[in-house]
Amino acid sequence: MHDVVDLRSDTLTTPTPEMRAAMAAAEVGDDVWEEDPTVKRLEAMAAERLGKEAALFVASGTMGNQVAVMTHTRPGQEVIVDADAHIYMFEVGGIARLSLCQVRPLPTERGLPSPEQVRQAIRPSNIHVPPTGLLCLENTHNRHSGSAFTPEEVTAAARVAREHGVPVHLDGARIFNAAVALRRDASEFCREVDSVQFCLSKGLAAPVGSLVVGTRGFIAEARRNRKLLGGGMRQVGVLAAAGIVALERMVDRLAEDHANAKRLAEGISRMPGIRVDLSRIQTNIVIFHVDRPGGVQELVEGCRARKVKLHAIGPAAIRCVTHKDVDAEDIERALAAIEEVVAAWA
Ligand code: TLP
Repeated sequence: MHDVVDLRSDTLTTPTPEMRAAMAAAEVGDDVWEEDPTVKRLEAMAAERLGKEAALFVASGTMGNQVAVMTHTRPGQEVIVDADAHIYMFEVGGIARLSLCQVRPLPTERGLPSPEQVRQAIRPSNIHVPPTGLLCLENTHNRHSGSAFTPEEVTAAARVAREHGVPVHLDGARIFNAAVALRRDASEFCREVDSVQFCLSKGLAAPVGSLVVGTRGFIAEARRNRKLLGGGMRQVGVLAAAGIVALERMVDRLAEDHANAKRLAEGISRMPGIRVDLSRIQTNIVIFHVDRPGGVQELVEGCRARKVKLHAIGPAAIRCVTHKDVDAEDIERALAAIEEVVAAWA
């Protein structure tokens, strides 16, 4: 049990004592010179876990995604995305600004474009249209309540793009949540995609960092683009050391976060004025809808006064994310706080 129950994001997790010890003891070198042994170990481990040739340690999920887009595309191309994708909605317009590409957003039911949608979105060879340069997928999907897609679903969408010569990037910020929830190996989700970005500093609880994985050639070019963005870091093994602990120790425990999210969603679903689709809660994200005008603000403020922090993601929706700094008792406290606020609506 914690003093404050912070459900705003799994980015709020703090490093474990084991991570801090590993950081203090990390062997380091200048990583721009590719001489940091701890970074090299983390990169090798990440590539191996996802079944790819090579990996690159970057400062954030946003940097990883945008470096990947820059590396895959040329200016003037079009990038196909789901309409609620993080890479399109919440990365400061990076695709337009950094890669000089336009975005083709596809509305989807659960966050993953169907093979047919991908087929129809790929541009024909025609002087009037931008060539399709990349397909981006997201697994798990943040704005679709953490929905997790099976390797087969990812493969089906990705294959269509690749058959047309279009590379595929997977925003796997929470790919290990998908792997744990669906009981599949993380590498299975990556077989038919060209690059993947995953985060160490969400549910895996490292303080900083993400990895981009792909072929050796792709990662060499991504390294150049990371430098361009000012992301060449020096004795960064102190951060990579925490990432190694994250990959070795923090993956299996994600199942606890998923159980807590389910318990939270079930509790909320019984409350009047709130709608949550339980069938969508597969991992650690619970998005619920509030019918009452002003209800979102009342809930966020009312819960905050009761030391429970929720995140409003629109005028009628709230997102809660479970993580290692929220335990089962905290979930009961959060439910009690929400219930007290909702009771006043009767
Ligand atoms: N998501 C954050 C915020 O940016 C909204 C959160 O609290 O969930 N891809 C996905 C699917 C993400 O959810 C995020 C972060 C990123 C990429 C970007 O990672 P960072 O924050 O490390 O740049």
